[in-house]
Amino acid sequence: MLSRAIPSNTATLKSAKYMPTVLGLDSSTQSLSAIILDTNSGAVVAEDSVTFGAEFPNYRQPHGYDESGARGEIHANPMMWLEALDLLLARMVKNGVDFSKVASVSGSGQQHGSVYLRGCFGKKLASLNASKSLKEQLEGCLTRQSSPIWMDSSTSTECAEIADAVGGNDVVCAKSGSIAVERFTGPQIRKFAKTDPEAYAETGIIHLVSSYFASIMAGRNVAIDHGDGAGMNLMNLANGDWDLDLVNATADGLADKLPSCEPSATKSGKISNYFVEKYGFSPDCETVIWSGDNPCSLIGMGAWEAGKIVISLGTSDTLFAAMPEPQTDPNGFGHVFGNPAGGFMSLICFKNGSLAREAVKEQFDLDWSAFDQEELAKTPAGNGGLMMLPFYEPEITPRLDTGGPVFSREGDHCAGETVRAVLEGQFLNMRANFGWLGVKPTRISLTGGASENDGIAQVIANVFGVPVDRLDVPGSATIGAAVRAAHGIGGDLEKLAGQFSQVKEGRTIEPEVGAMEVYEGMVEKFEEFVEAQG
Ligand code: XUL
Repeated sequence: MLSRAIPSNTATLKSAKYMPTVLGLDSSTQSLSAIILDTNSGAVVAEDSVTFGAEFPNYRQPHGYDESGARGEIHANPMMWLEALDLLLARMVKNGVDFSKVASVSGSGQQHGSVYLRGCFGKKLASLNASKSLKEQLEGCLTRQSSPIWMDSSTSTECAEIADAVGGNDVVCAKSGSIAVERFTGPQIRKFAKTDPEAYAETGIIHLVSSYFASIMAGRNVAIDHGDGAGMNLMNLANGDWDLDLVNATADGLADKLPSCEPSATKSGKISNYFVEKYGFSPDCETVIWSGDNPCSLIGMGAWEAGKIVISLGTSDTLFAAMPEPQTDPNGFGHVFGNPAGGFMSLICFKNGSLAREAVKEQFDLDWSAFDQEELAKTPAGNGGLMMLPFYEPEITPRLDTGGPVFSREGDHCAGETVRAVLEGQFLNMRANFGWLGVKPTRISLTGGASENDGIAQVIANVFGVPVDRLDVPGSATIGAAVRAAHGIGGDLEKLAGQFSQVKEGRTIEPEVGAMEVYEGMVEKFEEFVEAQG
């Protein structure tokens, strides 16, 4: 058990002048989104989103990433992300958005992904020309043309090497909050340093997706925050700084290539002149360092104090909660990250989220309404004993590669059975793996694209046996990013949650008594089913 809490940035907060309109950006796996909040009136002023696959077919990454790499390598193109930023802001201006009113901007990035840049990146950022694109001006800074993202599972060897070098995974976990994990940034950096030592040597700075964007917004290299930094296997949770044992075990010379590590509410100066000239931002607009999508969601869901459990249904499904003390998962599946409000949060990530649900939807040629309402309704809770391990991709919680979905009973399964099986498999798997948090939930807050589907929310309520609340927020990571932009310049989190993270009236789903009992009896059977495949 770790003892010292990561400090929040109270000094900055007290001295800052509070201003009302804020911008949150969210660079997720499949899209880049923006939201502008008026923190005086509580109104959402504007929102927009660019989907990478649809807007940039030339990158040939229909879901926002390239999965053609060998042995579980999954990378995305950091220049595509920059094209998306220019496109999104230009489109918003064209649609009448007035960025001159924005007092502060912050953001959220898909966690763990990393960008490798020459030492001149900082200098380039300071002198960007508004008549050219970001891509044109920054492309030459890359020492690695692609960015490994959170879906990459290709670094098992490097994980073992890092763990061995520091005395085992118990040590890695006690220091960083997670055992050495394939998708985490440290093992990814080690693999790059081993496979392309020349390009690694040319690398002056390594950013996370979050700090890459934050640096571009600020016009200089800025820090990685404690929320996202904890997802690297490099940060020591006890003091919120780089752990030199882990850093040195990861790659030679790495300490000189990492930005600093700071509390999430750290301001990073006025916005870069590029955005002032090109999109009409005020030169007084403040920037606040970015965080990871899950820490941002914790804020966007108003769940930064212990007591609420959040389930987020996205490309990955995640279950997370604020933590008073940093407790680690004995099975090594769960993680401890920094809580952007100070202290810690727990997180469990399930790789087979929306893509598994989509696979079933496509298999039976359904639309979401038929998936969620018609087909699900054709089968009873418990699916007559039929269970599925919904691991279309190798799963990370638990670590299991079943080579595709596995049913507990052979034979042809109709649409209704398969829809129910994928959902029950996903949420029984969540229930089987969240015990280490030591929290008995009384309610669950649900977010993410699929949270709007009542049928899916009903299965969650029944499997966990508690009411499921849907909040009145369109995208919790994007809202969380905007709320953090306000918090960084002195905004009060409590007040902001009252404005932007309210439970949507009439959208709470109560558990159904008979169904709850069915699932109560199924959890153990599901665990045995998983074990039999292991
Ligand atoms: C969390 C994780 C994913 C990504 C998705 O550890 O890997 O939830 O953050 O964007």
